[in-house]
Amino acid sequence: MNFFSEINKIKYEGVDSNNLLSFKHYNPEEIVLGKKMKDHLKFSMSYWHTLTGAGSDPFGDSTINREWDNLNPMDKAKARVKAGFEFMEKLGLEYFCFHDKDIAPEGDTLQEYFDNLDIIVDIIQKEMDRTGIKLLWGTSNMFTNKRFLHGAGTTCNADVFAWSAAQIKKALDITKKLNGEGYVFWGGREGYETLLNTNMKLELDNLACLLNLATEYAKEIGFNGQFYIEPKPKEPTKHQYDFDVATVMNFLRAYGLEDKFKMNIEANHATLAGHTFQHELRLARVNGVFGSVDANRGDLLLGWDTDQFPTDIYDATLAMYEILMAGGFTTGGLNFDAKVRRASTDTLDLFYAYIGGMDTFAKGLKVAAKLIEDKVFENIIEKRYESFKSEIGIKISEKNITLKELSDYALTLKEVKNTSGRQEMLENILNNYIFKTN
Ligand code: XLS
Ligand code: NI
Ligand code: NI
Repeated sequence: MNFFSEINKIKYEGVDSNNLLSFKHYNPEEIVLGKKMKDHLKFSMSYWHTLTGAGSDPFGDSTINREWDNLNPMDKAKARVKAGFEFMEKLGLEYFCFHDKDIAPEGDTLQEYFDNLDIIVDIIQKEMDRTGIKLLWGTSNMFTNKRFLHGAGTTCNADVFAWSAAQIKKALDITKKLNGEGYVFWGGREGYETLLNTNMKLELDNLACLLNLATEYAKEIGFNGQFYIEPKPKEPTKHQYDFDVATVMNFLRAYGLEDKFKMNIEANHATLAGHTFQHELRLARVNGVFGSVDANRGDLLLGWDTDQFPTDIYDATLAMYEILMAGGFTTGGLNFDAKVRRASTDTLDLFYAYIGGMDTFAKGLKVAAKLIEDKVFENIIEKRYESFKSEIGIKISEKNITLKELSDYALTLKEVKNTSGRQEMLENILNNYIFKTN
């Protein structure tokens, strides 16, 4: 059965094509910096936004009715697998990501949920074998069901903690079975609404305990995928414990978990935290914890996690610059954690959305690769810090100096000279690379 029979496989046609159902920049086999574009970008479909999302928001019901939505829960779950793989094949997406809850109905008991998951996982596995499409990462949804109203790892209810552990165990089993390259923890309700009823220390201890148990279990079953934490500052809770990259790194270090996790960085979460996407990527890069990306964008005027498809070339260029400078993706990839607007009700809109996101990042990749090849910023940055190659600078860098020696040195200076930071020139250069890259 086909769900998108009116759409042919989306092909690369270049910037002069007027065909809106074609790629203008994403040319999967094209070599950039010695590697195929598709292997640089590792585009991934988010199961939730693409196959289960139906357009509801805090003010309104669902608006989108997909062909599979009128079936009973298990048939619907099966149809979604078929639709998802047909969709990925047509777009040339080679990866996908899912939460346990996205793929199978929860049923009445935990056991029934697990049984449902097993049935669907078998179907997914067959589709993966048929198409060669791979699992970028798996995760467990521990935030939608009302059971998690006080949190999962940070709940005040030990039974809910145990339930969360059970879901994680199952999700790890599934991710291993499907050969997932990673496993994500996004702390949906791991945060607080008010400190008036919150034992913050206990909640953080318990969260660390759960993460530790998960990594131990992974070892036990031989799951070698990469664990990620996905920072987000707020929403749904007023304060999420995994606020941003810096906060998560501190948490991991405090609990001795720093070697076990990398970051899954989401563009919209970065801006919610008051950072740029590039800032979060840079911080992860310089600390050696860059892992994977949830590609999307927010709306600065709305101010919540709008999860829109990325269309901003400037942002995508800077993101790809950081990703390439971090050595590129290994286990990670670019997962479109993005959804169509609730008024975009047709399946056709899904295709436009992905094509736009893929082209934006493909163009970003090409521009970033040229910037790196020409060492545009590296040369300028190196020059900017060249005083640290002077005698005094080397002593500082090598921590081979005392405060008194620095003071003595400063006293010999008659005048301190600074040079221009050249920000406007650099911004023009960046724009010039965007203008001329095709
Ligand atoms: C929500 C998160 C979520 C994670 C996976 O804001 O982005 O979708 O990526 O649980
Ligand atoms: Ni995300
Ligand atoms: Ni998000």
